[in-house]
Amino acid sequence: MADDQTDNDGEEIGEKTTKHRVTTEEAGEIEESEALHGTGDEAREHLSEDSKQEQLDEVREDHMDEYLTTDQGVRVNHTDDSLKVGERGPTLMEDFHFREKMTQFDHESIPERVVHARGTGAHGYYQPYEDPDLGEYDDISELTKAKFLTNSDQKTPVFTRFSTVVGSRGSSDTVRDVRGFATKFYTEDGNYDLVGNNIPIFFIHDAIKFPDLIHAVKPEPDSSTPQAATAHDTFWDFASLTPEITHMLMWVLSDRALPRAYRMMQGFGVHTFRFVNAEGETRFVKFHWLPKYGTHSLLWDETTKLWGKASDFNRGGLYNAIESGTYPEWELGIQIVEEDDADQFDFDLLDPTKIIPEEDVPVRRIGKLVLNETVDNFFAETEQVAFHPGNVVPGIDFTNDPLLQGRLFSYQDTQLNRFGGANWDEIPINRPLAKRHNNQRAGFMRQTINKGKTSYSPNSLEDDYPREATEEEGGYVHHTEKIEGKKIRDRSESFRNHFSQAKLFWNSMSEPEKQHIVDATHFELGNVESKEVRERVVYEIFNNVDHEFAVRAAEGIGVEPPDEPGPHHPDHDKSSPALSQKNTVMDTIESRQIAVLANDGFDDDHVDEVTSVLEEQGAQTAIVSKMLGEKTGMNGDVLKADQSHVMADSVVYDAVFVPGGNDSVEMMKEQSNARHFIAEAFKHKKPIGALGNGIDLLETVNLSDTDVSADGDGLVVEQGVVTSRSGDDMDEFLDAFSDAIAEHRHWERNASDVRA
Ligand code: HDE
Repeated sequence: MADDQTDNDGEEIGEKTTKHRVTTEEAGEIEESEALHGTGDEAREHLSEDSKQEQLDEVREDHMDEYLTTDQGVRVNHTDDSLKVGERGPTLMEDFHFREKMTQFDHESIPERVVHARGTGAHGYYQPYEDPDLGEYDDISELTKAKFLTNSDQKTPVFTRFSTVVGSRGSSDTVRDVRGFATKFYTEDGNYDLVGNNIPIFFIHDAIKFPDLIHAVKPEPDSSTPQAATAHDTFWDFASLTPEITHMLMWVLSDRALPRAYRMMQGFGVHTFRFVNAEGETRFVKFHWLPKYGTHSLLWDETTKLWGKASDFNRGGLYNAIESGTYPEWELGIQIVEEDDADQFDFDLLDPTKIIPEEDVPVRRIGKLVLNETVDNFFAETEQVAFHPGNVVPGIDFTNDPLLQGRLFSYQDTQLNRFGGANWDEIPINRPLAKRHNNQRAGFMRQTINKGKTSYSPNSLEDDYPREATEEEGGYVHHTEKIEGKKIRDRSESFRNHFSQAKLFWNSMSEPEKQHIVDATHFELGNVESKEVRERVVYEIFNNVDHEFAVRAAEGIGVEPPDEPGPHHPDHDKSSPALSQKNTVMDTIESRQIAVLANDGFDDDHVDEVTSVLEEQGAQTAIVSKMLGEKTGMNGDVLKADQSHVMADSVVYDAVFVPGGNDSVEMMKEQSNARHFIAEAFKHKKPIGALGNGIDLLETVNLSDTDVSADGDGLVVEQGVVTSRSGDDMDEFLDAFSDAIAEHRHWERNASDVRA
C-alpha cells in the first residue's frame, strides 16, 4: 500500500484514497500547530541513557514510612485476622480487606510464556561506537537510517531478557537448551526489538512447523515428563523425521547449549533482515552480539550438579554481576550482503537454518550494549516485558524468511494470551519513550486518558490529528519489493541442503568440543526408548553429517554403527574457526568467580595478596570454609566465610585457590568436602592455584597419578595448576594464575583418573 500514499513533501498524491490529507496549502497551519502539539522533531530531542529510568520512576513506589492501606487507599488497622462473628465464628462477607487481599492473591499469576518461560532481564544502554579504535568502526549511516545505530552521541536505553526455551517458569537455568537473547531498544523513533537467540540458526524453515517442534520438545503429554529437556522420545522422533533440523542439532548438542553465564554467550538475530538507508537503498543484514568476556560454557557434569546446588545459576549470575559493578557487555556486529550478491552463496539467505560463515562475510563491530541496572520488581519488569520481532523502526525492515514472517504474527498474538487484552503496550516496561498517539483508545485495563472528540481517521473535526508522518518526518515506510508468484504451499528448492553446514560445524570443533557433542548424543539418545528412533537419528541424520561422528554416537547408544557414510553426506573438509569456542576471548578474568579455600590458621598474606590482585583485575573471590562464621588467619587477620562446603561446590566457581597455613590445610585434608572440591575442580579442568603447604591439599587428589606435577620449590605451572611452595615468587605466581583463569578450562589435562 505504501507507494501511492504520500511523497516526501507530504503532498496529496494518492487518487484512490478519500482520506483528508495534509496538503501543501495547509503546511503553514501545520507548522504552527506542531509548535502547539509537539509533533515535530524537537519533541524527540531529550532522549538519554536515563530516559527510560525516568519514565519508570513515575510509577515506582517505595513503601518505607508508609501505612498499610487497601487498594482504595483506606488505612488498614489489622491484617492478621479476618472479621468474624465471635472469636470462633464464621467470617463475614463485609470484610472488604479480607476479600480484596484474597482476590488479588487468587489472580496473581499470569500465563507463563509458552516458550522461553524461564528467564531473567536487566536494563542498560546501547551506544554506537564513536571512536574507530573501539571497534572496526564504519559510519553505517550509508547502510541504515536507524538513528539509534548511527548517532554515536546517543545512548539508547534498553531492556534485555535472557531465557531458556523449553522449561517452565520454575525450571533450572543450566539445562541443555537454546538461550533467548531479546533486547528492546527504547529509541527516539519508537521501540525496536531484536528478539534473538544464542545460536545463529533455528530448527525449522517455516513457522508453520513451530507448534510441532514445540509439542515434540515439551514434556510428553501423557506423563508430562521430562521437564526442560530434549532427551526423550518425542523430540528425537520429530528430529529424526525432519532433516532440516540437522544443523541446529549439532549446535544444541554442543557446548553452546550450556552457557557458563548469560554475559558469556553470543547472541544472534538469526534471520536475515534488511537495512534501509536515507536514499531508500537496502542491503541484507545479520545481527550478532559479541560478548566482552568471551563465549564460555559449562560442562554437562557441572550443569547437572548445578540443577541441585544453584538452579538459578544464570539468573543469579546476571544479577550479581550487575550489582557488583561488573557490567555485562556485548558488541553489536553486523554482516552485510549487497542485494546483488545475495545469490553468491551455496545456500539461501532466507533459510534460517544457515549461517553466513564469518570468513566469507566478516562481522563489523558497530557499537556496544551494556547492562548496568537490575530490575526493582521481577514481575512488573521481567515477566511483563513483551517482545515482538515486528517492532521495527525506520532503517530496519524484514525479509521473506518464512520463519520470520510467521513470527511477525505469533508474538503479538501470544501477548494477548499472556495479558488478557490488547493494552499490554501501556505497561511501563513496554511503553516506548517516543510519543504515542493513535486512535486505539479502549480495551481492558486502558491507562491513558485520551482527550478529544475524534478517534478515527480521516477527521476534519480535529484537523485530522493525530496525523500521518511523511517519511522525512520519521514515518515508517515499508521497503518496496516486487513480488510475483503463484499461491503455493511448498518449500523452495534452495532450502534443501540440510547437511553441508552441519558438517562445517563438526569440522570446526576442537577435539574436546567434538567429544562433548558425542557425549551429549549418548545422554540424549540414551534416554530415547524407541530403538527405531535412535537408529533413524544415527543413520539418516548423523551419518549424513559425518561418518566418524555417527559411529562415535552409535557406539554409546546400543545402535549398530553404520559401515559407510550416508548417501547425502557432504564431502567437504571446510571449517570456520569462528565457530569454535577454542578461539574465543581468553585475555580477561573480569567477572570470574574464584573460590578461596580457607579455615582458621590460613596464611593471611597469601589470601590478602591473591584476592586483592584478582579483584583488581575484575574477578570476584569468595572464602569457602567448612562452616560459616569468622576465620582467623595465622597472623591474626579475620575473614568472614562467604560459603560453607555444604552450600557451595566447586561447580559454582571458575577457579580455586588454596592458600598455605598449617592448621587450615591440615583441617581440609581431613575434610572429604574440601578434597572433593579440589578433585572436582581438577576433573572439570578448572584453574587451580596453591601456595605453600596449600599444595598438600592438592596432593590428596593424587595429582601424581595424573600428568600434572606440583613438585618443586618455586613456581610450577602445569595444565592450569599453578603452584609455588616457597611463595617467594608472588608476582610470577599471580601472573601465571591469572593467565590460567583467563583460559577458563585446561583441556590438555587428563582428569580421567581423578575421582570427584
Ligand atoms: Fe520465539 N516466541 N518463536 N523465537 N522467541 C516467543 O513470544 C515463535 C524463534 C525468541 O524474553 C513467544 O512473548 C515462533 C526464533 C525469544 O520474552 C512466541 C517461532 C528466535 C523469545 C514465540 C519462533 C526466537 C521468544 C513466547 C517460529 C530467535 C523470548 C512468548 C517461527 C531468532 C522473548 C513470547 C522474551 C518467545 C513464537 C522462533 C526467539 C510464542 C512462532 C527463530 C528470545 O510468540
